[in-house]
Amino acid sequence: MRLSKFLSLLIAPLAGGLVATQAAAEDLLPQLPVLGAPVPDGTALQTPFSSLAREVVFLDNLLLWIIVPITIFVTALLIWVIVFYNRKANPEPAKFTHNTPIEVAWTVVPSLILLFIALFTFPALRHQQIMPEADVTIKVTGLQWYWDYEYVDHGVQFSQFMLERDELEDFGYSDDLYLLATDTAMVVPVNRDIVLQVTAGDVIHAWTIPAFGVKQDGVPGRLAELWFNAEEEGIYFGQCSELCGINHAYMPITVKVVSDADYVAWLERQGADLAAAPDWMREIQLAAN
Ligand SMILES: [Cu+2]
Repeated sequence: MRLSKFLSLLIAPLAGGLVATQAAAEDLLPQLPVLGAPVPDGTALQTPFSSLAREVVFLDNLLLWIIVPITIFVTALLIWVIVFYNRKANPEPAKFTHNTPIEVAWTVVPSLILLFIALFTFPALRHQQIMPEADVTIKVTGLQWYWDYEYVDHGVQFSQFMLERDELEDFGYSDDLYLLATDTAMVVPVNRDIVLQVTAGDVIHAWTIPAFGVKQDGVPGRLAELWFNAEEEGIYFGQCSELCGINHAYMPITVKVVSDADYVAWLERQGADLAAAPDWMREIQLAAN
């Protein structure tokens, strides 16, 4: 057991109050497929499971189609100059210094290319940075070296630690998910707008789920936001993405996306205060009882 985990387990009961702790090994959620995880020898981006991630993948492909011809063109020019204008092939170099048409072209053409790229990147940025009305709001705090989650409307709070290899099976994870799977998961409903408030308690960390196309630095003393809307029920993994100290590589992130009903049931099991629950959650509660 890592020291930081040991210490937090020691401190947790002292924190007490309205803190509800998440059941350890069994979160009693249905069996979920692992959808957001890196694959061995993979080089591409992960399969997107949100509109934001799809936009990121599209941008990535678009830029590839632009940069490949540019790289080939510049390399060809270099080779042409090396072969035909070296000292041996061209002993008498030309003395002119300016060529207005070419100078205009190499200014205008790259500007047009950048403008074309901006037509796609600015809307993507806009979609990421303008927060929708939240169906679920969760505050995430990065700490050396684990994550804290707080469901701010329901008084539910828990920490998230990486699982050691021998703990994976107890938590229902296969061996290849070592370094990704954690003891608790951030649970969110499918097809709902989730707004995360990201911060940190000591140094800068960064919270990400690649399959949702989101990544946000958590900076001590600041509250940043990100949002996503996950399109399929499943398990998604991420890793702290800002170098934060010696165990930076050992503070992964697990998100479980479940149905509305499973989400509300899970919240209730965490001892959630559902007094301020929005209508869609109340309807589910009524249907269940
Ligand atoms: Cu970190």
